[in-house]
Amino acid sequence: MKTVFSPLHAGHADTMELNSGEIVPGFEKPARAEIIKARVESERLGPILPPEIHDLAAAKKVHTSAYIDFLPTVWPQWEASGRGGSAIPFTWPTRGLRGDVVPDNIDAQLGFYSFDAGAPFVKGTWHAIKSSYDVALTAAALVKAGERTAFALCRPPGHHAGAAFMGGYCYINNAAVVAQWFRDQGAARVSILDVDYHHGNGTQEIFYQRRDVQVLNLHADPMVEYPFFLGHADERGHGEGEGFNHNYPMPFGTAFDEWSAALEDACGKLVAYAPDIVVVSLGVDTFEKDPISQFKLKSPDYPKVGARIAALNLPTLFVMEGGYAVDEIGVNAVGVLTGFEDR
Ligand code: OKP
Ligand code: ZN
Repeated sequence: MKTVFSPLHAGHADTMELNSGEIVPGFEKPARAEIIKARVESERLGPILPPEIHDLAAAKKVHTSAYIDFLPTVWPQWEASGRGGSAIPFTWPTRGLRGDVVPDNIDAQLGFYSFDAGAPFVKGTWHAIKSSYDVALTAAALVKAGERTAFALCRPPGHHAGAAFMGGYCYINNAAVVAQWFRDQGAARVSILDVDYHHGNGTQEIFYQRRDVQVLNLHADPMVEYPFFLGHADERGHGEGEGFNHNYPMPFGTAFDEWSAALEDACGKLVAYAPDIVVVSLGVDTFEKDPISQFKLKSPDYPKVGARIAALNLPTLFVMEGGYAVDEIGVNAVGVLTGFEDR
């Protein structure tokens, strides 16, 4: 299996986040991608390729043009305002406020284009976002060209980013971008299987009213876990899209027996949909030692996840999402991929 990777992710570094009443170093840090890359090498998964550079047209098919145009302006605007540190929003146009005017102020714009304070910007953030997008599209082209599978080693992740907002470490929704790209390249139907611990609210929002992209999401119950405000089992799609979104919220403490039963059900729905391509939003924050998550999957479970996905016998693109137990992130993420390859 080929991996696509860019060193430019590393400029998105030294971020800060609010966690349980304290400002702490961001959990979504460069070592994550470097350790996965090192494991790809030590396991001899296959060649590691650099991304091709793309324009932003594919991003603008799933995000608003205004939102995508805003992202590269954040750090220059922040620097012009005379500040350093991390650019983080603190005011949002929620119920009762004006959501139809975008003020000129950078703090206001950050709030307008986000749903939480969890997507900080530093100097290298935009270039990392762009590289992650290029990585996803380059890996997608490998599958389109006939490879059975490919691994987009994306950082930052994407599945919390909606059509017009960032949040939860995510800026451009890489999985949504490539699903749309496959459609535009002639795929009739695409399934997105999101196995990250957190609900992929952005992916759900983007395709919620569509039947040409099926979205299957396995995650911690939003009644008790981030992103809290989407991801319940009764969200099944709307209008034309009704019946094409499936959520599997699970309680804290879920281990592989229960989790894999949900995966089995999702695979059944996927097979019934008969997509041309599967895009896997690959998060390994379901791991028992993840520092911000509450599921109980173990390292030997991840190859079984890969093997189950391989049994679908469909062209499959893996897009990296979350996973914060940095010491084991390589073993777990690459474990899914070697399991897919049956070795
Ligand atoms: C991104 B992905 C507060 C904890 C929650 C947001 C988690 C985003 C996860 N510091 N922060 O789905 O892995
Ligand atoms: Zn996650």
